[in-house]
Amino acid sequence: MATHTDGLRCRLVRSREATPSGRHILGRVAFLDHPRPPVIDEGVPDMGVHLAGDGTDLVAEVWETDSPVVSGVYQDLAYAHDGEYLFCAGQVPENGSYREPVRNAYGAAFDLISKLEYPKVMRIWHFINHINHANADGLEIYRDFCLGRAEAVDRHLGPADDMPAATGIGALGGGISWYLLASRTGRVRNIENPWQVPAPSYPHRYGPRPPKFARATHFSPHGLDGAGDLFVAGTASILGHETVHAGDIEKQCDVTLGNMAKVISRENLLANGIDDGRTLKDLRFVKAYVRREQDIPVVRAKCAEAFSGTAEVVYFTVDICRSDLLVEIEGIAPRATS
Ligand code: 3EB
Repeated sequence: MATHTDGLRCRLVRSREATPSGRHILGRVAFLDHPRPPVIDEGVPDMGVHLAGDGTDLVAEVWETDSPVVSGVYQDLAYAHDGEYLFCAGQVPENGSYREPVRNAYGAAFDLISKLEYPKVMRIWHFINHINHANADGLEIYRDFCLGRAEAVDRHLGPADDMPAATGIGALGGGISWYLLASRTGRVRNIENPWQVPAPSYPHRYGPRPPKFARATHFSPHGLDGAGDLFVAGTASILGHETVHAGDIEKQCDVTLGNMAKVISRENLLANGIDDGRTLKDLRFVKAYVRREQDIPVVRAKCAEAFSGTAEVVYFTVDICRSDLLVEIEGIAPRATS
């Protein structure tokens, strides 16, 4: 098998830029003003997520790798893999109840992961249209989604679940668009934030089944035990399990950024047995989700202060999984490479 010391890389592109020679594309997710179901386009899994409104920059997230990829379609999922990394994307069409289709979509992904042998899932994203609306049974769509996901995790991993960092956020159309990254031989360690109740332990009042994700995931390629990539989950103004500062965008930003800093801090990583540590200045590929478009300038100012000037930060106006949350932010702190 080929050795992968460097491997997976992310790029945010404004348009279809050429891939540098020697790199191969594992997957492409475009954030568009309309949904586009996943397909294999010239050998590359390609999906459009409906996140962009008027005036939003159209960007695409491209996952590249060192080795040639094999791509395909499995059930409704478009995927590619290179022997070490797997990318897989799917769209669950609009449905009066997402529980069963989400359970099935997750089931298909778990099957694919085991069939192709990429058991170490490191990051998952979900974009959910009408996330705060009621489904056909009167259950909030985010809670409906969480129900299907939890049942799939029960079935495929067992209730002693260990799920990676994720994002579960609104979209402007397209049912539920989702994608994930997994590895064959790397080491995946899921990390919690001592200031936040682990999402899988949220009390019942937030829905019949809790969200299954970790606050961050540390990924080290095989043989590179110390150095790792840190994937920070979608993070919001939640302390314990409660939303704090309802209605106050500035304070919600501060709590959100504080939560992100805490989860990636050296202190927290050491507490998780990981000899590593980062600050907000190490984050790249930041996505800031803002419920009200008029709050974007405030979020932009807070992010400009918190993150490095070289970090890519993109802003989307979408709903957030709890109706009292105004902002959610995610990012990646890649490992230092020489
Ligand atoms: C939270 O902390 C905010 O359901 O996959 C953040 C990241 C949130 C992921 C998910 C939800 C999810 O509960 C919401």
